[in-house]
Amino acid sequence: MTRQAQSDNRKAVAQHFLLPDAEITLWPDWLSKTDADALQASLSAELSWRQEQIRIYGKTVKIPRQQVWMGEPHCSYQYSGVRFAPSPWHWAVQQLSAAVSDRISQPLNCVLLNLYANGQDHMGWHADNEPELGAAPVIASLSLGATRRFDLQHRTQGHQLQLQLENGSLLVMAGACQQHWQHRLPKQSRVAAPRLNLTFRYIAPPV
Ligand SMILES: O=C(O)CCC(=O)C(=O)O
Repeated sequence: MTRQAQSDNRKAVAQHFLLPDAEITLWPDWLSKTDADALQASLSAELSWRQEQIRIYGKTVKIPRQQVWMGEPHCSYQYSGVRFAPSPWHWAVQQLSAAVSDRISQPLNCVLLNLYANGQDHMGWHADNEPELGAAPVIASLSLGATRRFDLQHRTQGHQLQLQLENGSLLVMAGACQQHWQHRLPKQSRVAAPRLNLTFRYIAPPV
């Protein structure tokens, strides 16, 4: 079901997962541990993290993590019925966005940052399939801090994939992944350390 192959990337080895209806690539150590640790420390301290409230089945609940939505001014984003305007770029996040964009040869202009205080914080099953992201969005996910499990499941065919997202890893979900697959970051009660994740995306500017 899966095949791993080496790319010619000088910085890291890429793993390519051959799955139906999805193109998934993982660079387990795209950033060095030293750079990843420094970024996690500065972004945790310098960004205005918010624990947003969303409505589920008519109830208002706090999401089980903290978030910042950031990017170009036109990149507003709707999530669980709530529309978020982007914060202006933090210089380090903008640099990362450019570096990731170079790596994957895709434009990126916005990012959702999630801060998970420990293994109790999580994200449930979903797909990044909001209409503003286009028909086949490329989602590039950079992980900093505690290693967490990341699950993918095909919507109709029962295929599943479990990955370990380590400090400094870069995961790219492309092709028809957001249309045919869902993903989640499950609770892991034994994880005590924090994790910060950045999912870079692209929203076309208005014409
Ligand atoms: O934290 C993660 O790895 C998952 C983030 C995610 O699924 C998302 O931002 O849509």
